[in-house]
Amino acid sequence: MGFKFQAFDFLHLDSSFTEDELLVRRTARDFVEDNLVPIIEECFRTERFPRELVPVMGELGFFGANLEGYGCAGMSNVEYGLVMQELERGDSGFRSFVSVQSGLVMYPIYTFGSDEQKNTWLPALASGEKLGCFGLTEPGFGSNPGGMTTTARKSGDEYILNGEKMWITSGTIADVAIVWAKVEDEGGRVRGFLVEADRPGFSAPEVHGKWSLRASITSGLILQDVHIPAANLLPGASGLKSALMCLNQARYGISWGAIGAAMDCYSTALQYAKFRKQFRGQPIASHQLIQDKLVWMVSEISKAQLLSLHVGRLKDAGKVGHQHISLAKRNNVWMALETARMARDILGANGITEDYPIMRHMMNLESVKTYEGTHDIQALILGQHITGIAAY
Ligand code: TGC
Ligand code: FAD
Repeated sequence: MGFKFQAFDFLHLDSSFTEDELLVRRTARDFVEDNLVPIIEECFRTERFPRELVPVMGELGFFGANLEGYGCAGMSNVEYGLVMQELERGDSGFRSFVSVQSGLVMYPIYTFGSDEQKNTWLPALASGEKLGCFGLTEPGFGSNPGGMTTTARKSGDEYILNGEKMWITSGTIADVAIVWAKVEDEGGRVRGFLVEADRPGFSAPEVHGKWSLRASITSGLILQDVHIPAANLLPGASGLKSALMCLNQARYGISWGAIGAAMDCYSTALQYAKFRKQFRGQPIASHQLIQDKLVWMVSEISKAQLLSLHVGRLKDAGKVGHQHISLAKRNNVWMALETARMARDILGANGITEDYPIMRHMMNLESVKTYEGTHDIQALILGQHITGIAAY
């Protein structure tokens, strides 16, 4: 069962993309169609991350795609966004893995790391030979990471880390974790550390039983007297702001990714509506209420595309503010979740089965709405920007 994905371009936006951008999108779309679509339902059902696809993505330059050098593809931010769109058309959990590896692990090493850290980690992360995770959230501090209780204490030429992180994508399979901790000797200033997964005292128990992002690994990180060399401190990262800068990378990618999930839901709903007949042998697509839902989807997906493309062009021009990225993440994930719900409705009972990708996208998008700053936290970020008053 199911339908083959049918791309659509209602506003003729393809004429706004360069040939390189269209080529990158084609490559990512083919990768997803050939490699991910055939296995994703099985992966989701069995809670399996398809790790066998990691080297292929490394070859295609998907990791740290918008970074220069160190084996990275040096794509523009728009090209990177198009990769995210296509990956999430396959599955949000799969896109999550790439977001974390790229925006939350490679970006901080690239931006805040020493030359030695960059040379050691970036080429191996770019090829997928090494995997990473990003530990900011704690059991007691999600939306408010500044309250974190994980600590780092300087002792000679080492730091000793203690604390717990929670909800960490790829934690169990990561070779290295970017851990954010308060440094006791610096009055509790937040700093970033590279923690290799084989350090004694470090463990990453996997979270099971999620009804969302089941093809993605989510873990806790436990740090009990973990000794790391002082050289594992990211020298350029100082204060919570550094961690929040990383979130901008991932939130930007999510704004594109959500469009991909929505496009898949719309494509499925449109084909189903033309095929499924109810009342006088008419396709349900002939009913006004169904058409209204399809029109809503096309309108909102098209607006979301314009938004992400514009924010991407601003980012490429070095003119983007984190408030622009918050607006795109918030709007596009909301749009995708609404699209998934309407598409599920159009498929009736069939919409709840794994024969179609819609329910999986819908369940995934519930996490996407929450992580990287919830829908409401993005509203408060925007509210602060507009009014100058923080309402957290
Ligand atoms: P606040 O005092 O407002 O900010 C501290 C400093 O940081 C600046 N800042 C930012 N800078 C760059 N980018 C941003 N997005 C920034 N947001 C704030 C701010 O201007 C300030 O600078 P300065 O120079 O004055 O020191 O900090 P706060 O503690 O009051 O918190 C603000 C708040 C709520 C917006 C922030 O904490 C927040 O964004 N909370 C949401 C937490 C979150 O998004 N967590 C994500 C964890 S990672 C994840 O979910 C991965 S999911 C996997 C995947 O991506 O697929
Ligand atoms: P809370 O902060 O407890 O929020 C609960 C509710 O209260 C939300 O609706 C929120 O909007 C609302 N709320 C909170 N504060 C306010 C306020 N001031 N005003 C109004 N409403 C408020 N984190 C990482 O560090 N690394 C990862 O790799 C990572 N991966 C994740 C993967 C998955 C599958 C999930 C689900 C989460 C992941 N996270 C990760 C954590 C994620 O970033 C947090 O879940 C998110 O920031 C929200 O925190 P919380 O779940 O503790 O919710």
